[in-house]
Amino acid sequence: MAEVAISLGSNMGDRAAYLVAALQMIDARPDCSLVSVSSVYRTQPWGKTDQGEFLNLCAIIDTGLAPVALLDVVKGIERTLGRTDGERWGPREIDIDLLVIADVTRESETLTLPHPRMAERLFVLAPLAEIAPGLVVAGLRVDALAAALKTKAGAGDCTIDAEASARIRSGLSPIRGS
Ligand code: PH2
Ligand code: MG
Ligand code: MG
Repeated sequence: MAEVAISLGSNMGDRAAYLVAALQMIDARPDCSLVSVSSVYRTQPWGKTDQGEFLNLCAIIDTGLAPVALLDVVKGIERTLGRTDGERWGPREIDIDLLVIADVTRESETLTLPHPRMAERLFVLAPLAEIAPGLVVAGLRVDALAAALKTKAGAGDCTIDAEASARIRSGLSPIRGS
């Protein structure tokens, strides 16, 4: 079994409902279990800025699936939840990205690990720092990377949404989340 860090985001429709449904579908699989789930953050769009605010969170899962098999699983969940294919970095109902799979490093068109842009994204690092502060990415701890990015970000760029966080927690088994 390998510990896997994932990032989830949504900026269309009932965003918290998409996030909780995706987490439930992952946890319902016999080959994946949720280990921890971060708070939900309201985040300003990164990369393509003329779109609605996102809700983002990170989770740690435990799985015996190989990296590309896990990628197929999360892409399948995105499709099941009705994700429509839009432009790169554009609006989406649900996005599930693999960030880090144990100590796997790989680079291909299908899947690069660790996620090649995670260290530039506060919407990834802030939630990840909550649940995996000591995880090392690109030679630096996630909490240090998050703190460095926070000093560059605007005050409202990435803030905890207490109500959405409670909604996520109530949609998951009580031993999960924090
Ligand atoms: N996802 C993107 C592009 N930009 N911005 C925020 N705040 N949150 C996201 O999840 C996000 C984004 C492409 O996956
Ligand atoms: Mg993404
Ligand atoms: Mg994606």
